[in-house]
Amino acid sequence: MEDASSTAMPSLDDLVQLRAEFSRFMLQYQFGIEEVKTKIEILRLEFIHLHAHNPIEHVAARLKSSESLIAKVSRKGLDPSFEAISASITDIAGLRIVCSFVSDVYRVAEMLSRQSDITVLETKDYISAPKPNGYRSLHLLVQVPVFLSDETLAVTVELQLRTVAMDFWASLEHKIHYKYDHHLPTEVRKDLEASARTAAELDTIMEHLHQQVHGDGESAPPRRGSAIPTDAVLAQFLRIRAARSGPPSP
Ligand code: 0O2
Repeated sequence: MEDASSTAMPSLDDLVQLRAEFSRFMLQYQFGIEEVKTKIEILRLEFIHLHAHNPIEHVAARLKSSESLIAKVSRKGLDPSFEAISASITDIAGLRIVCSFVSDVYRVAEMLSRQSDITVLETKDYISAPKPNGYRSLHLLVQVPVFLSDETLAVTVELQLRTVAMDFWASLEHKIHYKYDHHLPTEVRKDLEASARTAAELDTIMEHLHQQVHGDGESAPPRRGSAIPTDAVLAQFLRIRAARSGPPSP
């Protein structure tokens, strides 16, 4: 005989409560994304205004859909509790940070890792050790605090840091995988491996050129119209100050 508990329909109240719990669970990851996005945006603005070179090209964030989360829970045979899901599925919140050069990837990773409220749980360096198919990126699993009205949560966020060339390769490879339903013909697989090597060579050449142009020069003169004062603005400011303080007393 079938176990009645496994087939019993949940009550409307149960469903309402489950939806609220599920939504709250997903929202914490959205907040985690927002926290890390703000951190990256602050770094990006600091570099734009105060340094000669901005290492961050662009950032993309994605919250796993509830459909693909549940599909992963089922695929992995996980205990369907929110505690078990949050302990086992670490890519619910994801951020991709695309940098200009390989050195920028490590630099941005280092700048984020040393922030006092970020805990790095795991690092996977597929740049120093690319995957057999040629995939390169630096993956960091981090935890950030999210301050809610009544509690503080430590939310796990997956960061993928890569160069423009790595990103170009990975997004094409991703599309090709789906086109062939993950069964790549040998020729296509070989072409992808070769193009990954070409992308890595391009990164090396671009890094070298960048070094030649910039050297280690870090600070840049502020641009006109920028929030950072130019020499002319400073001179005007000093004149105003001098006028206000009046002639020196005898
Ligand atoms: P999607 O659609 O981008 O989210 P896990 O996520 O823990 O089950 P794994 O392999 O231990 O799997 O994690 P890993 O190596 O950190 O890779 C996770 C993510 O990195 C992938 O998420 C991809 O986004 C990216 N990635 C890893 N390997 C490859 C690769 O060979 N090619 C491409 N294009 N991307 C890769 P998902 O969930 O697989 O995909």
